[in-house]
Amino acid sequence: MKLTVFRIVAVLTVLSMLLTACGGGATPAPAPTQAPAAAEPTQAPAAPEPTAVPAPATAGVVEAVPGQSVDMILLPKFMGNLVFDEANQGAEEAMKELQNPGKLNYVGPTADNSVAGQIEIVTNAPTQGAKAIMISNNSGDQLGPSAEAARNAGLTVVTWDSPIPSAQGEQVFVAQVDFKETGVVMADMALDILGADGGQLAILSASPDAANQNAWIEAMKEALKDPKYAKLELVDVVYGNDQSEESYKQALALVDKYPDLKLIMAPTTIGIVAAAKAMQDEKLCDQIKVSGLGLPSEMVSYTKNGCAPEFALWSFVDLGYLTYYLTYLLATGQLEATEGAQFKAGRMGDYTITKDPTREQGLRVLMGPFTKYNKDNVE
Ligand code: RAM
Repeated sequence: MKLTVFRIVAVLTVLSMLLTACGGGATPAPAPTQAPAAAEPTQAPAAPEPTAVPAPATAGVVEAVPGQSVDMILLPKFMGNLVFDEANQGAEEAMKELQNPGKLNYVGPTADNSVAGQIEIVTNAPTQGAKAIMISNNSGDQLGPSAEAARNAGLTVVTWDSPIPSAQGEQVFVAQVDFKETGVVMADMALDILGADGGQLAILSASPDAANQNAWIEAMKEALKDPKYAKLELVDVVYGNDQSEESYKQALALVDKYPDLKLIMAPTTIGIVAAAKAMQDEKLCDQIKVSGLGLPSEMVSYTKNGCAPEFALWSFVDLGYLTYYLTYLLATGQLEATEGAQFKAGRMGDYTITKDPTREQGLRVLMGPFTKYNKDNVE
């Protein structure tokens, strides 16, 4: 009896298997959309555990997705200065590469209305429809409130060439070179030119509100404390407001005031040309040399005739290019302005946003390097 029941069960089982194989079973076969081998989320390889080991340097480098449309403003200290035109050229190159169909508005005040003019442009930027503004600040901390208002209105605010000292309203500063290093470079050029005997030197700066020049002057004073510069005597700091005529007059006033003056150090491309021209016009180049930060194309004759034997600078084209890349990435939401964020700036390669070690507050992207020029490489 047991055997018979077993046989019946076995026959029924075989029949049921056959029916299932032929598709006629009561239980439908799994629909093809239920992908058979699809890994369940829980079966996915486990995500790496958070660990204290920092990710490889290249892991988080953000590469720009081109073609996003953002209107941007490039605001120089003032219009009519060749170096700012070069920065605009670099920004245009980056814009083309990034295929931004939006606008790039290169706009600035006149040199004699720089402070009020910059504040006005930043204040009006949100109502002009701009999504980002790139500022070379000539208005010290006075620009902070309008930069902050622009941020609050949703604009991306990046500074380049000259930061907002307090960093109010500024997301990142694109530094052409390290500001402390600028002080050392200027001290070294002074030592090179004046030699072991040293002598008196004076600084002819841009405007008293120029954050970059002010920082460089402080850095140079700091550098001069090193005993190796003991024979260099800094006697004065004067301001030509980055205007040629005013700078020329200030250079001549220094000559009158300091009969033993041996060097004028001008950390401005406008000031250095004006001072060199003043010394040349007064036939004083044997007695008083000029150095500082200058544009080779504007300095070539003064370097060749010995009035300005040595000076330094960086590429303003690259500075504009790098600034545009960073600002595009921030304004399109592809990158955040946070310490440690990394991005690729086209032909210039990878950069990291860090704390600005030369200010109490603020973030920085450091470009570099310096190039020193003399009669051998000025052309
Ligand atoms: C002038 C401007 C600019 C500065 C250069 C060195 O053209 O003041 O801000 O970076 O000099």
